[in-house]
Amino acid sequence: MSDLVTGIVVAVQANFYMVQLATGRRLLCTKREKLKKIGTTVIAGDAVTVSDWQGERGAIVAVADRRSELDRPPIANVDAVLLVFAMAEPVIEPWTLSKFLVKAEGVGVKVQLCLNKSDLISLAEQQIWVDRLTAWGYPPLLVSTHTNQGLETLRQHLQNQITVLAGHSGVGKSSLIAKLIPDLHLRVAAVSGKLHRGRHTTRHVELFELPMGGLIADTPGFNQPDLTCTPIELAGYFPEIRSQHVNCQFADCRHEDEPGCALDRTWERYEHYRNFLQISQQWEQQQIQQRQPENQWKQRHQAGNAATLEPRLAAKQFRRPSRRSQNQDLTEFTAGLNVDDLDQDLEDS
Ligand SMILES: Nc1nc2c(ncn2[C@@H]2O[C@H](COP(=O)(O)OP(=O)(O)O)[C@@H](O)[C@H]2O)c(=O)[nH]1
Ligand SMILES: [Mg+2]
Ligand SMILES: [Zn+2]
Repeated sequence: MSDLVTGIVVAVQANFYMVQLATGRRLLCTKREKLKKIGTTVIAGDAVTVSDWQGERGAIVAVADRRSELDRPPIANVDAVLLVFAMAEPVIEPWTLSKFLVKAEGVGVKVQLCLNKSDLISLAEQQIWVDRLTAWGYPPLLVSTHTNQGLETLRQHLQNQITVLAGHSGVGKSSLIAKLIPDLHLRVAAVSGKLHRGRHTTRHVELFELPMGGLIADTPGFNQPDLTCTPIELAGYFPEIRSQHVNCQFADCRHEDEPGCALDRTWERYEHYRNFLQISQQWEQQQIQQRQPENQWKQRHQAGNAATLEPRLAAKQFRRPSRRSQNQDLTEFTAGLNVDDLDQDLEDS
């Protein structure tokens, strides 16, 4: 029995992939040996073709080109980042919010700002934030998981897209997911019992299905936004600059103190921009230094011989998880599941 179906990877653990089909059915899959050989990676959000499915299992035979890719955590085909902040508890720190926004812009997809806990401040105060953040280029969605304010509008925004949630812990992300997916606990119990233990490990990514269509994921990786972009990229991450379509004297103008800079600076976050510019300049310098040849070769002195050069290993690239930790993940993933020989069955089936 061989049949081809397409679906979206909603969870990954070790070498197993949970694939959701258009019909809503979920298949526990492995990756075909062929894909492994050509080094094709499969991450959550990937649109895949699954073959040889029987009952609830299958093998991924093809992965579609990604329209976007987030690397921490790895999620493909993200359509939007939903940045969640609270209107109080904790109060909004404009500087931090700005940094999160820039980081979110770096993903290269739509950025939607959501302000939770609107029940904690007055309507007048809410309006001040709406006006202020609209001027930043981010008209916020005001919501409250306590009073349900704004939740219907939020649902409409999230429909039929892959959204990643970002924001500090404590702002209400888990509460929001619980509101958006009322039977979340049932779904987790029913379909991802297999993933249950893995769910709490940091490497585990899971996309949750929204009742009205669409997938959503929490992203712990966003908790400490560090700016890793070039000054030119940075300018593109500010709607206030993007919307000006400036024509400065120099094409690579950083809108700092250059002669002939045409940027209008009368916007609140220009100060943030200037500061982030310093950080991004330092980051760019570091990148350039790392790429210089003398840094890719380290001198190796041998007794009696002239110094020889040997390539310096790129730290991450060659580090592989130990067999032991891989097995551990596998145990977590398959805990409570009678699939002792699943991998065997599906490999090259
Ligand atoms: N007042 C108020 N508190 C909220 C709201 N949403 C969540 N909280 C509270 O904020 C705290 C953190 O919520 P949680 O969902 O765990 O935040 P997360 O860390 O972002 O996932 C909890 O004590 C929630 O009860 C809200 O709309 N209004
Ligand atoms: Mg949480
Ligand atoms: Zn300029």
